[in-house]
Amino acid sequence: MNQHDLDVLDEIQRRVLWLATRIVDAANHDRNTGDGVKVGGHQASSASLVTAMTALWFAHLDAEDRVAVKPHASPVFHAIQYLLGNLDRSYLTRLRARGGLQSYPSRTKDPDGVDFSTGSVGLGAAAPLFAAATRRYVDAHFGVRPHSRFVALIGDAELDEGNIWEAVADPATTGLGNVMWLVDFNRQSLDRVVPGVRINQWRGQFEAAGWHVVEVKYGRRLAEAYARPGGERLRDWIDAMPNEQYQSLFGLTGPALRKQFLDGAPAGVAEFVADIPDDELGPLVTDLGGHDMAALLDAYARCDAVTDRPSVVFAYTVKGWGLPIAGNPRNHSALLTTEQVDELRAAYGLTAETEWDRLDPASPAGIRTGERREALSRAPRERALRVTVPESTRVRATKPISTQEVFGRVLVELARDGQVGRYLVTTAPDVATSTNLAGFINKTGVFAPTQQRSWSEDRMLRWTESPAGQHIELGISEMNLFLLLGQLGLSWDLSAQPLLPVGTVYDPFVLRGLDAFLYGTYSGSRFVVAGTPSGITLAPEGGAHQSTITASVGLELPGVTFVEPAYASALDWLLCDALGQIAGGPAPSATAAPAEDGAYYFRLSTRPIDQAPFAAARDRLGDAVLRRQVVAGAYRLVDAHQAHPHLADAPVVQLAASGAVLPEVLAAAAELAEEGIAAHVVDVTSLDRLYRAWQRTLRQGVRTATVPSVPGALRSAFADRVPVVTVHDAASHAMAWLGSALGAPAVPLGVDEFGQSGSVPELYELHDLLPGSIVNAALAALALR
Ligand SMILES: Cc1ncc(C[n+]2csc(CCOP(=O)(O)OP(=O)(O)O)c2C)c(N)n1
Ligand SMILES: [Mg+2]
Repeated sequence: MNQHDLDVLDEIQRRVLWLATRIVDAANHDRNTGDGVKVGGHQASSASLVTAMTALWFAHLDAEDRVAVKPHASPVFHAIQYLLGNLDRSYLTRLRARGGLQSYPSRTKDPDGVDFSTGSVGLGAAAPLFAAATRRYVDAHFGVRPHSRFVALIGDAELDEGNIWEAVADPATTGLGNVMWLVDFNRQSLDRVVPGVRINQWRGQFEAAGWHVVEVKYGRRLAEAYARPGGERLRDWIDAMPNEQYQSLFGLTGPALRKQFLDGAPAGVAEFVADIPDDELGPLVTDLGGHDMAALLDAYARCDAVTDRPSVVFAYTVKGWGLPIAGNPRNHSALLTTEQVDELRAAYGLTAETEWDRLDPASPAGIRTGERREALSRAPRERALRVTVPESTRVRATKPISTQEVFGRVLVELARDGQVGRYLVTTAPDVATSTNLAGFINKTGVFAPTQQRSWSEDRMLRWTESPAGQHIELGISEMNLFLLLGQLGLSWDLSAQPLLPVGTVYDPFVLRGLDAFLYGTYSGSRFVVAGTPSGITLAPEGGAHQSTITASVGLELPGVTFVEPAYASALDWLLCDALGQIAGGPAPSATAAPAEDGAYYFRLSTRPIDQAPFAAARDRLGDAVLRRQVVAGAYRLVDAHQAHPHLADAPVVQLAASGAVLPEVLAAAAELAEEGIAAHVVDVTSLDRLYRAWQRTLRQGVRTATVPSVPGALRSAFADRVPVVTVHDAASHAMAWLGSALGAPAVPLGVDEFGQSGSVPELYELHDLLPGSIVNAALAALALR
């Protein structure tokens, strides 16, 4: 790159810095929000990455490359997209406004082509690594896609997040030569100057994981000074100086800066800088490589040259670079005053009339921008798979069977399906066999970039690793599980190949990966995850392995449909339906109806349960009606009046339950019948879909000031205004709302304490889930009428 090109890039980055700064300023100072709450935004964090991002978009990236931008640099991203012509000017004054630019880059809500959402630090950083792992899988199975580089721009404090290191360490992410992380090494986090010089530790950690590490420490001015006789003294002192002292220099000028800089300096440094004038000393000693365009481009090229492992660039930067708040330890949320913005505008030769202009298309910077716009444009991707997932695989279960086992069997059947099979990809954090993926793995093999020799023969589990394998095994990191699932579910966009991703995890440890789960669904990803086994039916395993609040989590997570079937065929229908939705569902967007457009969470169990009651309901309702109701969220497993015609005039109660507790509920209903009480049993297959249906009608009523109706999904399974007992191997709260929805008293039973070891009956007794307690609860519900 010649000096002319560097000058052009410098002009562009100056405009990027101006726009990014002004976008935040406008959000805070030009707009009256009327709520008294500070709008906020991050001018200093943005400025820190201006050079690195200008270098990327205006001199390095190709159309197929994908980038995660650290959350607080979103104004820089939008400024760049605006200059490239991908963002309407009207958005620039609408950062953090409703319908405007999101505070942090959002795939689903921002209008200008965000590749990876970011926000919860660490997750967006790791996402491109899993996107690259996904690409490796796609290339191996569906033919090599045009080359992409997966880039993450990361704040240095993000490296404190454990999920970063879980991602870096996992064998599933090794060897990905198309990954580059750029650490915005400004040595500041939110509240503080990062203590000590941590780079050596981090470098060691990356290198131990097999990464290629590049440091871009000094700018050209400093490099030239080091090259002068005695310059090594200056270099040694700058390298050795505590971060805190170094950062304090940014707020100083003149003799005060010199004094502070030399405080503690070894002999010779003062002499070396003696003939450097006061007004040049500051810019010299703060001249860092992360703001040297040529040094950055050289670093990017060095990363490209290393193709057998991921690369990380530590770019030494200045938080607030080019702004009056540069390097100030409290600059994270600091905003320039209106006067400071006015000065900056004038310094850039802009006026109130021209401040939002794009670069003059006839100028060298404008011409370059036009070229880059062309070079970076990419055709939109097809999200749907265009295969027909069957309504059911017809798994038959005559003997008692658990949902976990059925789940494994359905996957094996689908793997055999001529259309669907090849798109299935499973993953698990070291729990594949204990969550019943063994059948699938035996059928499809385990994925490895190259064929691996198998050293042992196990007829129960054939663990053959090859590029054809369709199971990706991870180490025990639930964060990695959900990060990978999130990226597998976005491969239609990021790797031009839709997939049908299925993950399994022990249900209690869904919580361990929860933020990454949320990250995936916030990003619009679509996948199936099975939390299994769940609840206290995992009795012998004790409290640390029993999940109780996960049902609520599944119910409440936006972008997730939570299902908890009890019977084999119900699970079969629900799983086929979920994969069918993923294969063909519409794209998420800000304007799309909040239809079921997201991930599916199956909460399963290892408790074998008798399938006869389901067969009876099937005979009574017929396949078509039953399937429709199962998919809608609930069906009447036992109709008390049909089962016991003599109870036609008896008091009526209804018992609603999900999952593994249904045998106890059925026994309670039988006992109640003996006592002359008609007890319907409703199997709630998706509490989530029921709740959503209820909420839809309620909200409709609220918005139109009309009487809400009872939604069809509830009406077809439940009796209106009949007392209800809810029974759940989960916290009782998750189902407690059913009483309100039905206009009836409710007694919710569930597990509201930490678990402990025992047998299923022992623990059910402890939590009032045995038939006797359910009977008493029914009597209580009747008494509450
Ligand atoms: C998981 C999570 N915890 C906390 C925060 C709040 N937070 C936002 S930025 C930040 C520190 C950022 O420091 P760094 O990554 O170095 O970014 P920069 O210095 O470039 O602003 C924190 C703690 C967050 N966004 N996500
Ligand atoms: Mg930082």
